[in-house]
Amino acid sequence: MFNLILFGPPGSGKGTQSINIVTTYHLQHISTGDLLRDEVSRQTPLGVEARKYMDQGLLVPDEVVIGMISSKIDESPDARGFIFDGFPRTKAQAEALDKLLEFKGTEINLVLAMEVPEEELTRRLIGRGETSGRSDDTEEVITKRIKEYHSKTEQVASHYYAQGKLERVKGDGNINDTFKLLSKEIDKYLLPV
Ligand code: B4P
Repeated sequence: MFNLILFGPPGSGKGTQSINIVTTYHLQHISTGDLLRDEVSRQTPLGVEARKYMDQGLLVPDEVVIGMISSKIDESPDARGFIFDGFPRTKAQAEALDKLLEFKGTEINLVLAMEVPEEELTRRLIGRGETSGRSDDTEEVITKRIKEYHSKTEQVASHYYAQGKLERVKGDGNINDTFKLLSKEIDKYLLPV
């Protein structure tokens, strides 16, 4: 099994690149952003609660997100591996994920951290907001999301750096060029299918 975390600030292209990686390497995609938006659109109790945080650009509480991940992993017992997109986003989530995978007899193999300058992140997300209708893609909320990334999420990179699993990749090029850089790292572990 090969388990990958795609890491980076909001708008760095985690969701975009996950699609390419899933197609090329046949990993099972787990995006906490997508899972939460699905709960919000179905107006489940979890979704109603999560929306309060997402609309303000804040992270949803750890216990909510960790519970979702565990059941999602169990849904795909025969997966070649998982790509975690947008998770973990706090040190507590990273520690919980490590324990969960250890319990299942596996581990994180690689963390790819995409680096994109802040002006480019804002430009991309405002651009997406013009067509997506996503309530968290307004300038005010984007600023809060980036602040939340610096205060709570950045430390996840140090957590995996200490385990020797972190690779930094430039994410400010176009979508294809960024995918080539990511693939170069993944190819060291796993062949495309
Ligand atoms: P997410 O859904 O994870 O989204 P994201 O960080 O905004 O975006 P991503 O990096 O995936 O960028 P994308 O490819 O879409 O999170 C949303 C919210 O959910 C969070 O703020 C939080 O409230 C909550 N949440 C999610 N996970 C959580 C967790 N684990 N714990 C707590 N809360 C959690 O790209 C963005 C735009 O850029 C797109 O328009 C794309 O087309 C464009 N783009 C991408 N790559 C490009 C490139 N190379 N060049 C030009 N444009 C590019």
